[in-house]
Amino acid sequence: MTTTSGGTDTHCPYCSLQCGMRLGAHTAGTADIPVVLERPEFPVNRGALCGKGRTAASLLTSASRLTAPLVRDRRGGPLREATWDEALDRVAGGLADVAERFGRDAVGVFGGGGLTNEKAYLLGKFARVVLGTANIDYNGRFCMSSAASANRAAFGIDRGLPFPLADVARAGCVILAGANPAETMPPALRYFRELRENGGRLIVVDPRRTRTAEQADLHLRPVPGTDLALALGLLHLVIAEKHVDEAFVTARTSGFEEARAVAMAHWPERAERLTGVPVPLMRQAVEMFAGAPTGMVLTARGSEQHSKGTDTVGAWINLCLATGKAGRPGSGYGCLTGQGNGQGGREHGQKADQLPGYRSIADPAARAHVARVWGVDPATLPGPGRSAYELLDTLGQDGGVRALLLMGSNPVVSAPRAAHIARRLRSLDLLVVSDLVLSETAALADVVLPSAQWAEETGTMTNLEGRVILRQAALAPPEGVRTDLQVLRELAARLGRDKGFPADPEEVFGELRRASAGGQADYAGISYRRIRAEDGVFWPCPDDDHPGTPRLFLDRFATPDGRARFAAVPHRPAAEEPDADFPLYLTTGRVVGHYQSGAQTRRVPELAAAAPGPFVELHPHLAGRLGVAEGELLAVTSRRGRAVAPARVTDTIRPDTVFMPFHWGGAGRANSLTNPALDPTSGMPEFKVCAVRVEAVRAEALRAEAVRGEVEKAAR
Ligand SMILES: Nc1nc2c(c(=O)[nH]1)N[C@H]1C(S)=C(S)[C@@H](COP(=O)(O)OP(=O)(O)OC[C@H]3O[C@@H](n4cnc5c(=O)[nH]c(N)nc54)[C@H](O)[C@@H]3O)O[C@H]1N2
Ligand SMILES: Nc1nc2c(c(=O)[nH]1)N[C@H]1C(S)=C(S)[C@@H](COP(=O)(O)OP(=O)(O)OC[C@H]3O[C@@H](n4cnc5c(=O)[nH]c(N)nc54)[C@H](O)[C@@H]3O)O[C@H]1N2
Ligand code: SF4
Ligand SMILES: [Mo]
Repeated sequence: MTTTSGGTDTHCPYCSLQCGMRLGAHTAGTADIPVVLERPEFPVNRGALCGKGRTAASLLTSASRLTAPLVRDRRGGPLREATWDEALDRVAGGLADVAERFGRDAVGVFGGGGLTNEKAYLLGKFARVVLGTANIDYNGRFCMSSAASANRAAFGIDRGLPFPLADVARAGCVILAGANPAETMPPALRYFRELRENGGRLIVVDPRRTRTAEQADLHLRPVPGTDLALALGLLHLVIAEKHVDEAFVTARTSGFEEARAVAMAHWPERAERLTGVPVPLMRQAVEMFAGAPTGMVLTARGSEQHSKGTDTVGAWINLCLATGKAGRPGSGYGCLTGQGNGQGGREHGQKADQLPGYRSIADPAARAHVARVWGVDPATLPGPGRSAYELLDTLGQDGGVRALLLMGSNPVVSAPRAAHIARRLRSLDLLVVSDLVLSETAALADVVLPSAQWAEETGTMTNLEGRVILRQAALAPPEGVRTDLQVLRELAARLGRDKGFPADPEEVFGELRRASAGGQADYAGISYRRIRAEDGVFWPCPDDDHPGTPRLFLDRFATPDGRARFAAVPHRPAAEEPDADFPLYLTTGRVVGHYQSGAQTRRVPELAAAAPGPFVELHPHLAGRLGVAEGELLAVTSRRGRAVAPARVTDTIRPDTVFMPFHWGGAGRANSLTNPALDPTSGMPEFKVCAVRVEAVRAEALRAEAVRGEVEKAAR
């Protein structure tokens, strides 16, 4: 029979909730099979896990994981197994060659928000010190970057939640805009339930009646891409109905007059016309929110992944500031960060414009500090590079990156206008991918480096609350697999840097502490020992005796004058609106059983069985018009491309909108359709709205025939 042994305290490999879990082992015969166990003491999830977390051990022993490096001898040829020495020599030689022929900035690095702090830090250092390139960015640009820039503008600092998640339960009213935690962070729902049990109200803003929206006291269903118009309409009503907290606005904010002027010119009736949300519902929302003693606005990707995401978040923050709901217990604006280390991954230097500790790479004092820690001359540090989509879009082009080291992302599935990005990746002189599995992107690489998994290496992650936690190694990686830190050390050595790239995570963390010291995201006082003893430590934590900072802004905001800044932002339309050729809105997002590009979760049999493939969600009215029934194939076409997937008919979606999850590559890839229009401040692409045409596949074939007929007729 099987027995289960004690286990190691660790955290889930997936989302930013970083649920605490214990990894034990079942002994079945002579084999030890890793198994996920509950860890009820960890405060954030208190033992609860979603299906992804519960099945997370499966990939550790999966036959589909990589256990040897792969190389391709010629373009178009097959990948074959290689020794580590051969693979690493090929990578180091190739990177050096491109740098020599095309300049250092022709070598690029693309990281991920799932990497530990130690990896993100060392990857940034590797790019700046070993490669000397400005061109490093990461997939977090596609995630919470708009909230990050709005947070910095308003509050002077970017920490997703300025309070522990449990504070949600103590708020009087919470507006959840563009977030679907019922699918994306199920254990977090507990706090929203407790909020309502305590008499607080929940308002959900989402074009779809999601499982989250079903639990709300009020559901507002804007047209995709119109949250900014909605937030302006709500601020107009707050002002018109005298809900402004004048004392708070005077004492703790700046810029109210300009924001007021914009909102007063934006009548609720105009907001209704743009958003489709009736004025009486807006009024109800304002009464609930402004009338509550405390309140929060929490946004996620639905509000943020737009070419105006920064302004939209700014408009939501305005609502908090005008009603005095910020900088006090139970109140504030927060962004629900997404990836496992979505918070820490954006603090320690894998961003194009950034150095560790959330420092700006353009700031001479920041450069001097970090250069000292790194033992280099500040003048040798490159300046800011291209943001993620711009970096990917110029791959293989004149003046663009020609050799790319990619670690922790699968852009062939997850980048906007993905077919174009796949073509760009193919045009590189050298593509190197470090991954656990042969993802769609790894499959295009010249060299694939098999990387260790979460439970096989130790490292810190910073969850959506700003709580730095420790993932402890529970077992050794299989033969043939190395950690990303080992890979960076080996590559650095081959490129002439024997020192400064330790493979021991705790040693890297020690250096990260020093590099971050004095920065905004100050980790100087955080140690592995403290994290173990304290269930995580909240940054900033500047020294060993500092308790950490669960709640920010209680006395002052982190701006130079201590005041939070209103944003004076008028509405503007989405980059692409429906028209006669593409008459519907497409929005995209997630389902509970899969994670991101699906590279990991599609290889977990239980998850693949529960959610086997992509689909197109559409309203019964639209289905009727198109003459399609549940399960029939639909072709969705945008100006970028086409995707085919079965229909899922549901009245939870607006009749003018279709929804696709983005977890699959191939014919049903949602990102064949999406629009890479970028937010000018954050570089965020417009994943959440573009214009499409939808047809039953049979109808589409007939139409194509007719078009061919027309063309032939015209040619005759
Ligand atoms: N199961 C699962 N969980 C995950 C992930 C995953 O891939 N799978 N990924 C993690 C990561 S990295 C992230 S970033 C988070 C994302 O977490 P969420 O932001 O909660 O997830 P999404 O499904 O992308 O988007 C949320 C909602 O936005 C709505 N929406 C679309 N357009 C608009 C709009 O214009 N306005 C408004 N207000 N809403 C709109 C969609 O209908 C959707 O229900 O999830 C994390 N957790
Ligand atoms: N249409 C549409 N597209 C979207 C979104 C959307 O809402 N709609 N959301 C966007 C968002 S918010 C995000 S965060 C991105 C995410 O999209 P991706 O960046 O593609 O994220 P993942 O699928 O998590 O990719 C991580 C890859 O790294 C591997 N990996 C995991 N851990 C490690 C590690 O420690 N080391 C190494 N070397 N590899 C590792 C995994 O196997 C996987 O192949 O997608 C974006 N794309
Ligand atoms: S909610 Fe996120 S962290 Fe928690 S078990 Fe699920 S995927 Fe893992
Ligand atoms: Mo994300």
